Amino acid sequence: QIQVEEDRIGLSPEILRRAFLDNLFYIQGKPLALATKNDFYIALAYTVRDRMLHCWNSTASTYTARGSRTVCYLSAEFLMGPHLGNNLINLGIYDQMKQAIEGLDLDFEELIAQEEEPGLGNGGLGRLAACYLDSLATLEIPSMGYGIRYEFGIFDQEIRDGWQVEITDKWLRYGNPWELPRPEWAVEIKFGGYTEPFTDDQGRYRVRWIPAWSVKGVPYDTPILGYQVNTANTLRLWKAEAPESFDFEAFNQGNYYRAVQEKVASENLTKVLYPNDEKFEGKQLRLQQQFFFVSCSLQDMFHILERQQLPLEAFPQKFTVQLNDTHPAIAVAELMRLLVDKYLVEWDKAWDITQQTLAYTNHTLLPEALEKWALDLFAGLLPRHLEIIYEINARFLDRVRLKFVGDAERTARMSLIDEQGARYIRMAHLACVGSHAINGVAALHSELLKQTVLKDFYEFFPEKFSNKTNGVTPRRWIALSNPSMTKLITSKIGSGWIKHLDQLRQLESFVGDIEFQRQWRESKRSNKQSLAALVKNRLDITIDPDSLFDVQSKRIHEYKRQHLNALHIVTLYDSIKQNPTLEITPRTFIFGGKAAPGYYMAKLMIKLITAIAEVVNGDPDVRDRIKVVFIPDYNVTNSQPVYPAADLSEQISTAGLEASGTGNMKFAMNGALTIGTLDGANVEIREEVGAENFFLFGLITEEVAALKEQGYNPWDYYHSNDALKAAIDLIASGHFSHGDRDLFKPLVDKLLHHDPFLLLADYASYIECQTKVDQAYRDTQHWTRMSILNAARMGKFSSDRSIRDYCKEIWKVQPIEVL
Ligand code: 26M
Repeated sequence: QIQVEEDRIGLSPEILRRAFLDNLFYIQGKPLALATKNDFYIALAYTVRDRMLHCWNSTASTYTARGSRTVCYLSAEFLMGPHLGNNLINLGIYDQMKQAIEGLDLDFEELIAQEEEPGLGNGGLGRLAACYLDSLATLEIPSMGYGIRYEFGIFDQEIRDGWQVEITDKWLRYGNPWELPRPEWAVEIKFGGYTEPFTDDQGRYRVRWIPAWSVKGVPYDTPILGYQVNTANTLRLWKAEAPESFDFEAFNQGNYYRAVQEKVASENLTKVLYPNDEKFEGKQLRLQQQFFFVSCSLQDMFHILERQQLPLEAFPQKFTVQLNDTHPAIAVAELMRLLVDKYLVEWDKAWDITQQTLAYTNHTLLPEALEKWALDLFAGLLPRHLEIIYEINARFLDRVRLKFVGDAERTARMSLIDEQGARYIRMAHLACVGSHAINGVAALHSELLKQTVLKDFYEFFPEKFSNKTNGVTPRRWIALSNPSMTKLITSKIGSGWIKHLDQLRQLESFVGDIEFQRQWRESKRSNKQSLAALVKNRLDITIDPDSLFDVQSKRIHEYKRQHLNALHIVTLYDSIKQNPTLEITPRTFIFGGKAAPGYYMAKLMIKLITAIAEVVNGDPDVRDRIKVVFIPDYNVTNSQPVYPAADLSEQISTAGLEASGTGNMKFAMNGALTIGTLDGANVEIREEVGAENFFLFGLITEEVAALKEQGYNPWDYYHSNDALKAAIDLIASGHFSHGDRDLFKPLVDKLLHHDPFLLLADYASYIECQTKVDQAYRDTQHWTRMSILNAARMGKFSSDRSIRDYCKEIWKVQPIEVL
């Protein structure tokens, strides 16, 4: 037992302050007078980290001593957001630290704002992984997040002339105090080359892979603290470096330049996060990234198994590995390769281990998002894995033929190889076959999975399928982001809800309490005031905290229908222009979100929103009734003040297309009402909060399918709805583009000629519903009541509940308390 000085564990403001100054001096090498804001931030971060390391070491010792079963969450993305504030909350020392820092006449919030967030994800999928790590640690589940340490995360977004401009995210520029490199645990990852069969000394038939090149994977570990427990789990992210040995050295004898080139090439592997989501692109470097982090992580697991002197057969007892979508699905083939080729386990045994170990979560039904790798590309990079996939496929299809005799079409549909024309490997099929459990992320989505993309697989092994509705962590998304509401709730029901979100139901008994209602409104109002100040500061736009804050923040996508929201704004604008005395509830429309750099239509949607904003906000006839704001660079940091300030949450995707959504949960937990379609988790949110507290509109999934089946014609809607026609015509006329009729033509034409996401079909219903919102907001008491009930009934959507479900039904793992 190591004795640690008080300065590194003490929690009182006085000791925290002394520790902070000590770190400033000994880590940053600065006296108070010379320190920059960044120096202060780093000193503060180290002061917090010291307190976490204590938990981290105890956790490691406890897990080792107990030989615990471990959840390995494999994800190409972890969208962690800033660590400092969250760690202060989870350590329970936010207020003490604030006091310590303010005692030095420093601005605490300003120092917290110094942190460059690790934006190692695109959106929902990456942020879900981050929420799950928080819950795993809070629930004291032995677990490890495995992913990629991208040097450049999701790009920073600037808006210039109304268009998105992408800027490289140099998040490591000023160092990262939260990670510890572990070069001693580096592993080697091989690529390319060819295979050859041989007979080993025991006369066994075997295959040798002679790779063409390799890289080194170096783990960087970040502690992940649970909320007010001693558990600190690990997020282990892999960085690619040049290999120490391999053949280059001989090869490069005397060729210094070539040697340096090789090093640069190796490090390219983990250089940058691909900024696409919901769209597959068959890029070679992306496949390299996927295989790289999967192989690093699996090899790491084998090392742990060895260090604990466990036999290979114990692998599925020691580890349960969750695949976050198909990005890590190559794990099926890599685990088989390691078992069969390296550890000489026979095929059937290896296959048992693989299937028992792996489980797969699907996050999308969109066909364009499903990963399929061109066979040549795959063969060039992973020739041995291709052979293994062929073998898995042959054995699997034999079973399919046995169960469905004579159904050749089914066999072709289920094959791991798509052979209609050019050949591809279907990663979702590989994930299904190699896993013992398959789940969707909301009830509706899980049903649709079974009826559509994975229908054949459901019919083949129905017992593998289940639903695990997403959740979000109330620590970051309420306690940290919304201190005023947190304080109010805690004053009424104590603080137990932060760990047991169901307890929020106790708020229902105060819903009729006039004083509580007033305090609730006061909290929301102050959050709106804070957001208004941020908007004023960053964008120099004045917004009225007494107007209805109507927010749509998420990645920009046609299926999410930000342009439907835009049509509503144009309709309101037009009706005010037609009828200047029109009485409407003053509204501020707030948007935020990034578009994939190569997604032209999404970028044009941003331009449309900013163009509408320019006209609306500049028009004295309307600007006191409606305002439009596009918040640039929507990321975790910038989202945190947004959820608490929202009155209305826009969740308006075409029914059947949003797998779950998680922003929908963050808004409702913070007392926003939802206007939404019956899509993803909206369905379950509405069930929980009550239909009378939810603004529902639009076609349902079955109606969407039926309408498309019978031949959808957007023109019918255009011609039969004057307001719709007026809104579209106004955009097409160049009214929002300085008379330029061409600018938005691609967007308008797509709506009129194809409209694959049925905006026109849902327009009337949406506008009618928005009118109800307008009227409901005028009844302040009633709105407040609905707002309170929304927050009070969101317990189900804590990621703690999701993680408990995974633990019980898929991972079969129990908590281990760290003392
Ligand atoms: C794939 C290949 C190459 C490059 C990038 C990708 C890729 C990256 C992220 C594809 C999809 C990615 O994310 C999809 C995503 O975020 N899906 C969302 O997952 C959430 C968590 O389950 C759900 O709530 C959302 O409904 C779903 O859209």
